[in-house]
Amino acid sequence: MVAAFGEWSTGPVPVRAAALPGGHRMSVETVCLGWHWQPYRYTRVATDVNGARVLELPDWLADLGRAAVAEAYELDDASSYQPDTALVNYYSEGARLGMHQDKDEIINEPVVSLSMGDSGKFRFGNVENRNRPYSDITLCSGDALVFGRESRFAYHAVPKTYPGTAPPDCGLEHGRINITMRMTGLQD
Ligand code: MD3
Ligand code: FE
Repeated sequence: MVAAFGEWSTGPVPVRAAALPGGHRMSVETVCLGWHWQPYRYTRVATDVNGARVLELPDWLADLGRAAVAEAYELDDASSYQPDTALVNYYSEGARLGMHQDKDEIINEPVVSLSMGDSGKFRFGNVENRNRPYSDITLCSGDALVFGRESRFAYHAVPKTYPGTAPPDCGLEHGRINITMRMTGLQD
């Protein structure tokens, strides 16, 4: 997946730090597969980057997503979980993600999160607001998490990463990669 990120990040839509409506720019850099996410909508072409269409979401990645959903929810058959977008985030040293909900998808299907490289501090909040109660969890290289059902619209954040904590054999020397797969519910 680290090697795949290297290829995805060079285009057709290059990895970028998205511009927020207030004029600020995110510190996390993102490249998308399947659908292109921009604050706060999905499009097929990256109208905020270079107008190119994003790459397809590879079957091997969707298969991994289905396997994670099957295991988390103890399903014999997770074939109905068909993610149509993946947001691939890169955190260089000092990058972080503020408290937010993922609600640009119009159906309630799980998000599958995969982490690589440096560990990150993940803040898992509640569905009501961005404040307490929340719990802080360390996400390490190789971790997979599934957020569905009552967790799907919980507020969450990555307040910091821990530089230098990537396992030597993970293929990423600096920074953190997080892949989130989703079902958007959108049609072309
Ligand atoms: C809980 N990414 O891309 S992954 C994001 O590590 C995002 O890069 C973080 O938040 C990252 O939107 C967190 C864990 C995660 C992802 C989606 C969720 C947790 C979630 C959706 C609902 C609830
Ligand atoms: Fe999120």
